[in-house]
Amino acid sequence: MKRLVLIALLGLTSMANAAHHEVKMLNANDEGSMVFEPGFLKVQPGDTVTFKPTNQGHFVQSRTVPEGAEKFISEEDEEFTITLDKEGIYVYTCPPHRMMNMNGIIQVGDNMTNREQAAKMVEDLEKRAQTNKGRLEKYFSEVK
Ligand SMILES: [Cu+2]
Repeated sequence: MKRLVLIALLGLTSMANAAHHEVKMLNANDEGSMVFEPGFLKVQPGDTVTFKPTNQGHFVQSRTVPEGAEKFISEEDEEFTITLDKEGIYVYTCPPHRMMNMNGIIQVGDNMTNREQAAKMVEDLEKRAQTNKGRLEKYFSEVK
């Protein structure tokens, strides 16, 4: 009986600890034009992330997600919130500005099961970028 109560309490605690993060979709910031802010984010499993259409003409689409995680795509100029349950690396893009390296990375937890797959996607997206080259690689170097 005591154990059940403890498990229930632990469940509540982990729910209460789930954090909420925001990523702005911007036409420009210190890092250059067409950019997610922050472009690299580390969160814990169960946290939520909201993509904010701070400027117009942007949306977000996943390119690489950990095994078992759902792919995602938002509507242009719409706020979009996801809950990230699966540990690993999420690489995402703003499709209209992919060529301007409007890409970003979210690291969930510390278990990087899909690091190789993510590295390939980063390489591919960097190759396609005409401007802001190196930005996504810099984000990827922050994955630890
Ligand atoms: Cu964009």
